[in-house]
Amino acid sequence: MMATGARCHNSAPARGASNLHSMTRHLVNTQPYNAETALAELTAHETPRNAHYVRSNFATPQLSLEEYELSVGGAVLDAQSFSLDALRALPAHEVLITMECAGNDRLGMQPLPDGEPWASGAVSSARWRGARLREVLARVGVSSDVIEVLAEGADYGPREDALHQSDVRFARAMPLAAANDPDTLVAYEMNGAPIPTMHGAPVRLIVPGWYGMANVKWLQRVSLLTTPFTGYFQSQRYVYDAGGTNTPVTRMRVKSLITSPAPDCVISGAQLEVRGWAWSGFGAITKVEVAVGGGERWESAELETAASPHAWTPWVFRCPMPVAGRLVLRSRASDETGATQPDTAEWNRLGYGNNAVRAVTLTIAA
Ligand SMILES: Nc1nc2c(c(=O)[nH]1)N[C@H]1C(S)=C(S)[C@@H](COP(=O)(O)O)O[C@H]1N2
Ligand SMILES: [Mo]
Repeated sequence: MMATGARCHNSAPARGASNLHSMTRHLVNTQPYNAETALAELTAHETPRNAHYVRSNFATPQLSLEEYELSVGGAVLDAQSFSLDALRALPAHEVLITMECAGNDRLGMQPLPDGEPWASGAVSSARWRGARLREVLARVGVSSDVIEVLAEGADYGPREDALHQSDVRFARAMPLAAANDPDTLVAYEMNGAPIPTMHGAPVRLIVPGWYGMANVKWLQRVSLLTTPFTGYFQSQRYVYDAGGTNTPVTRMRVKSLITSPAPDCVISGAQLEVRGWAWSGFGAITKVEVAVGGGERWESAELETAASPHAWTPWVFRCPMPVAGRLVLRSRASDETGATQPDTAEWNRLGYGNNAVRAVTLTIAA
């Protein structure tokens, strides 16, 4: 049995009543609003709506439900606009996905890159419902020379380092194959209710397996392209910039997270039980190993069942309680492509894709 007393709760109490400061999320930035999920909220397959992390590059746009229109055009046979009702009239599909911000765990990179200082909570899971993007594309008729699908949000703002203009809009493109994936959605519901404003109301894109930036919020326009998109958020942000080579950030690298015991807590009992999640945008999780202490003594954890092929896999590791004192725990996941979490982060200028093994320190009571 593991003691989970007050000392084991690591979510800080709220200061004041503002909903920007809550127990469910930890504030990272107020303008624009960015917040990460408190570890204590990462215990369920589906993260509660009020706890899912929030990452926005600009001020949150307020779109009217009545006037909402998604325009779909570019290299198509018949450009069209879809109202919310028109999207709801298409066959509905639901997917539970784990979404991680590419900047999650930027704080673990040295030297610290510029960018939002995310610790480990810019990852959450939610159930999204909407129309398949490919149904929408079938309605407009995709030209045979289309290679990419561009999604634009309603949000924009100034960017000093933008190459062509000072105001840029949040816009991302994906290969046509990703847009045609049967689980890529034009979503209008999150966890069974309309999407909250901060998560992209009324309509956002859901691209399972990809880092967060592909899941364009406040979706206003979809354009079919016959040449690669090179906009600001495609070629100057969300790229692995390591020594002159810019590789686009795409799918989520294999990663794991220890949710219990919480870091810095004091535990006791006869058995140590470690729990967490593992996910990868490249395929199923095949293995999670845990190391108790330093060195290379990795032992296999037991994999439990993920709630969906696109959602994180729960795992548990049990062993006799080590002797009193400081305890260091690490977890390391592998996926079906054979990829395994590295020991050290692959540094890049903008601090993306840190999936390195992380050490959690706690104390076993004397
Ligand atoms: N329009 C728009 N969509 C966006 C963003 C944004 O700034 N504007 N941020 C992206 C990033 S970087 C992430 S990680 C996810 C976060 O989604 P969430 O706030 O619902 O967690 O939204 C993505 N979609
Ligand atoms: Mo992100």
